[in-house]
Amino acid sequence: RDVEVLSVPFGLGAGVSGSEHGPEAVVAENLLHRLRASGRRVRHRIIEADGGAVRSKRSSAVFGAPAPVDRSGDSGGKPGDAGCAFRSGANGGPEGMKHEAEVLAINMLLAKETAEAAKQGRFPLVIGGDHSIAIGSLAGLASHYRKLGVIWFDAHADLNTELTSPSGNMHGIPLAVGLNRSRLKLADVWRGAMPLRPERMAIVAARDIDPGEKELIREAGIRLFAMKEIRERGIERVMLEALHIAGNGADGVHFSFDIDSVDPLEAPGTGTPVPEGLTSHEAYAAFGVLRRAGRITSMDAVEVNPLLDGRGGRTAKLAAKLIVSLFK
Ligand code: DIR
Ligand code: MN
Ligand code: MN
Ligand code: MN
Repeated sequence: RDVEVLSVPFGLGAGVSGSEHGPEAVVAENLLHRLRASGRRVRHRIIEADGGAVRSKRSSAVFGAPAPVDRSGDSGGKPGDAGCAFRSGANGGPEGMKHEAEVLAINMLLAKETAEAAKQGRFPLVIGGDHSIAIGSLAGLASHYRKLGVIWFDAHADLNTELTSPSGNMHGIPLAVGLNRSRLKLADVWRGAMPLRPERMAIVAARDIDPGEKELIREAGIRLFAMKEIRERGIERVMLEALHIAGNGADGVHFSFDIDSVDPLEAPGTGTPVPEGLTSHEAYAAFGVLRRAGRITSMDAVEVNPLLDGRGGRTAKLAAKLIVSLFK
């Protein structure tokens, strides 16, 4: 399959600035070249609302102007226009969610791209950005794949709703949106998107779970592979079971990778680090199982925050190496 790399320099769904610079940093690790070296055709597009004005209203002054991004082999980046008058801003909407309108706008643009890429038989590889952009990935994908399975790698469960979110940050709700458990519905983002089935969902490495999320996991019967189980059984066996769950009757399997699934000792450049995560060795092993199984049809790689990263951009480097390892 050809790979469609979709950079989404958007960070307003997170409580901390900087993930909007993630795509630049990850793609700068020679990502496109290394993907092409795996024998794939690769094209790269940058998805931005409002000409890039809303990637972040918070940190552009800190980081300065973005470096130009490699668009070789590109059909031309399409800085779309959301055509959307924002209704709510930093103060949140009726349920106190922050930047809800901006999150909706970028995700409507992204959903169009993932839906189209999937329809063309390509592999959408979405580089964030904060994890709220998975709302758009899922919406587009779930319009093409009617029985989409999901493997969610994350220190968090991302299953809050507008009512249970303790933070008001939209990156804490994408999986609940996928399940249509939130006020925001998948079909509000992309027409014809099928809600995900909890039976085809596996969460891996979550270790900071809020009360409302715990209740939803219990009530919906979502399979969560906690660190304890990963250490007891080994990541390979866990991944085979996760694939079995996500792939059960599925016509596509989406892999959503939040870099905070990896331990902050090895991946410090992220906005909401949680101790006791996966080692990079376990992460590579997990990606290896996924590559060999050949069932993954799309991926997000999110929450790399170059402003918080260590010297040499080690978190962006790790993210790029892991991504490439899914393809070769
Ligand atoms: C927390 C943190 N559960 C929230 N979520 C994060 O804000 O809803 N997700 N950081 O990646
Ligand atoms: Mn997440
Ligand atoms: Mn997370
Ligand atoms: Mn929390």
